[in-house]
Amino acid sequence: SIVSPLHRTGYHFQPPRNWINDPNAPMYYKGWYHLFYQYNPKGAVWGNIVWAHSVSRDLINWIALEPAIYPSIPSDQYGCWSGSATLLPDGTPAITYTGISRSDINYQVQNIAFPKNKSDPLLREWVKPAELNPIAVPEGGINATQFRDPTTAWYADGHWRMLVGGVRGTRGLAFVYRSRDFRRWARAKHPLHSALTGMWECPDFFPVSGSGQENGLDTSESGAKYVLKNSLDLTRYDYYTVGSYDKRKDRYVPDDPAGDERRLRYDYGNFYASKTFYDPAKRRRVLLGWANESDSVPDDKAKGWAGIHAIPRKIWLDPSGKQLLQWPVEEVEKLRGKPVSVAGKVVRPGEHVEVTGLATYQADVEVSFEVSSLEKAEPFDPAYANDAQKLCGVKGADAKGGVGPFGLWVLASADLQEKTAVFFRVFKDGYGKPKVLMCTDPTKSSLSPDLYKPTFAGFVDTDISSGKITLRSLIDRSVVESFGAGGRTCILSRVYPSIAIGKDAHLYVFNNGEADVKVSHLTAWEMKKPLMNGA
Ligand code: DQQ
Repeated sequence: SIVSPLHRTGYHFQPPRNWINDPNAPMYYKGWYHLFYQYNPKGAVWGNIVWAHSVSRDLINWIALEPAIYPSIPSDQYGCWSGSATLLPDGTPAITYTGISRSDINYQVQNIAFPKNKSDPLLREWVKPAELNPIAVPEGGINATQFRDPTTAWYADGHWRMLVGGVRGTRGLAFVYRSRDFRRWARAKHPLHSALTGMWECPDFFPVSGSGQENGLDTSESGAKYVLKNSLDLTRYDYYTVGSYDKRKDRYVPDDPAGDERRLRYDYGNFYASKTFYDPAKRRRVLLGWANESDSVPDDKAKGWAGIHAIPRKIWLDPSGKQLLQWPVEEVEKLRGKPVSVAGKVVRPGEHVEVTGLATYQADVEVSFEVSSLEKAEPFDPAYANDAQKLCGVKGADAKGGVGPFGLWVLASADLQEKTAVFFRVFKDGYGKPKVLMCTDPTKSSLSPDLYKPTFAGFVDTDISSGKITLRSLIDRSVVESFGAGGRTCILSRVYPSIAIGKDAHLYVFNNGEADVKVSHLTAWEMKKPLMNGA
């Protein structure tokens, strides 16, 4: 397909070149945010994995340092895979990560590393004590090729605990490891939790404050609730549940008994292997995630790069207590240029309205919609109760509806041959209760061949009885990262327009439903480029 330098993102995290995947060991240390990530120093495809390292004052402007963790000991000589950071009580950071220790198979063990010089705020050099490593090996019948991604550790009742992802048969699970001194670790008999989902990669486990409270908690603090996330190797999505944690038994129980199948996701789009950390500077919990490309491997090689990270998101428990809310960290707003606004504009059935006066290929758009009436809402087919994505696949942005589809066409060409739709559609269930679907439909995003263009969708658990709903989209050349209803449902998509690139990308509000939709308020900002690893 058409490989354009204009697809390279402007303000989403990426190195100057080559392949990147999972965020690793995010932490705040002596005034700096540290982000490590899975990186191939030799090319734009996965392989030769080391931990690249960047630092930032604000999670938006990044400075690249030398790779921090790379094969150097027997227990990581064939790769340094994902892991996490824990800040010890005396302030020392520790990194735990997965090492590949054999050349014939991806034999996985867990390792530990400490800073060579704790007084260096940039933590440039790391030491892997020979007397400690590896700290955990796949004993006791553990599948050695499915045993990885240690979490941030937490302290309770005289012990440190951390999780390692794995699988037993088809049961995905999070092994618990315990230690008194953070140096010697032993596996607990029972996993923290498990479910019939296949392998759990990159588990994450953390406490949250009470419903609706936005402040984050350090991983060792007690929470009103706990969140367990795992990345399902089978589907390549990040799922989480909200539940309670029994410290004595080291067991986690989701509040919703069907939670493990209900499949709440951080993001209903392209977002994987995510990880959170507690930011003491702003007393918040921040979520970082990886978004892969959805063009072809030859395209990636031609571009010379592949993979980005989502804009860091603050996360906290929704007032309902049933799910998390997510919102781009406030620092991203520093990139906003002069605002362009629209207010009180009614978009009638079949109409679309262009938002002009700014370049929209690199923009932040916030909209408040108000639907005139929910009367025309289509009946909801319960066959789709657990499959928003399928529903959106059947009823895409161009399929006329009752209430909606309405929303934004982003990265659209002037002739509308190319457009990515981010929209809502409202149904009514058997009791007459509204059910809101949020979709990103990239099926018309590009005329180029060889692109993967899946429709992504999630239901939005919001009260739309007043007709009101909000949408925010962070548009960045080949990224559309959207937040529905104040961060209740999020969708990140990668798209590669062939005409709607650079200054030829347009932004519209559209309405393909039968009910009028009012744009009560829309503000769009061009986004400036931050420092991005020297690129
Ligand atoms: N990526 C890492 C693994 C992890 C996977 C390897 C998830 O540690 O399980 O690059 O994307």
